[in-house]
Amino acid sequence: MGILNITPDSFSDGGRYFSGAAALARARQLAAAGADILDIGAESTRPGSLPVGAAEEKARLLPVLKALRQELDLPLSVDTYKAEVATAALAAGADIINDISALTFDAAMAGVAARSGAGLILMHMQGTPHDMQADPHYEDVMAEIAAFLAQQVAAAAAAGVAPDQIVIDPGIGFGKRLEDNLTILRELGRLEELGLPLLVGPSRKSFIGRILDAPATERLEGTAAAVTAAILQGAQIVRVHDVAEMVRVARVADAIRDGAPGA
Ligand code: HH2
Repeated sequence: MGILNITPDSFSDGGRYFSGAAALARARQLAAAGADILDIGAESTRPGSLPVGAAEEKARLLPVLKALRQELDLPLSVDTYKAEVATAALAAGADIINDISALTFDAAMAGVAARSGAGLILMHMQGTPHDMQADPHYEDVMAEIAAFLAQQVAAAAAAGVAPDQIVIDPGIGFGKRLEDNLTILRELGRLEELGLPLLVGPSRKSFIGRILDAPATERLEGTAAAVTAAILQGAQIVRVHDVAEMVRVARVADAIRDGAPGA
């Protein structure tokens, strides 16, 4: 899953693809590099960020989404927790709702997912993007993530979302300490008990920067290590900025996990 941030303030590429033309060019680049899905976001959820209104989010998102729908055959995911934005994005041709709040920020979101039949990514977060890194705390991070995701999967099902629409995500960096992010990558396989596809998003995140003492522009190898660990622990989808490189990393990690292609 390649990341397209149409934002002025995302943590690693804020402002680079904020104009429509730059966003389209970036999307074409991600598709050509081998992305299987594009995840398009128009509101940064980096630690400390503040929400943007639905009108502004739609104004950033919809022109790019409509243009991409015309020219790309890939599944398009929209990174939003707002039902109003998701509804408009689905009407414009999006296939997947990536809800970092796992249906908890907008009571109307579950119904939107159920009625549309679209894919639905449910991600764990402790707190909100504005306050999540203030003082995150867990007794047993994997057990708490699993319990929360199970509860939100049940909420989705109660609203009429079919199980085969749902993907779950432990939410690397969303209300997590360094050791929590590392535990998630080490023990991700514990989430397989939920019986749903797993998505993980470690790309360029600050836990890598903490380990390597490196800025977001120098986290490619650290991202590769995290992607490999996630795949070996059962991740089916990895959400990344550096698609060309991570496609190669994922192919080798897949072969280690599942055997050589064609063998
Ligand atoms: N991470 C980010 C945003 N959306 N969605 C899912 N499902 N999983 C993630 O780990 C995830 C996500 C944050 O990364 P990015 O989009 O690069 O930055 P920003 O929020 O600053 O736009």
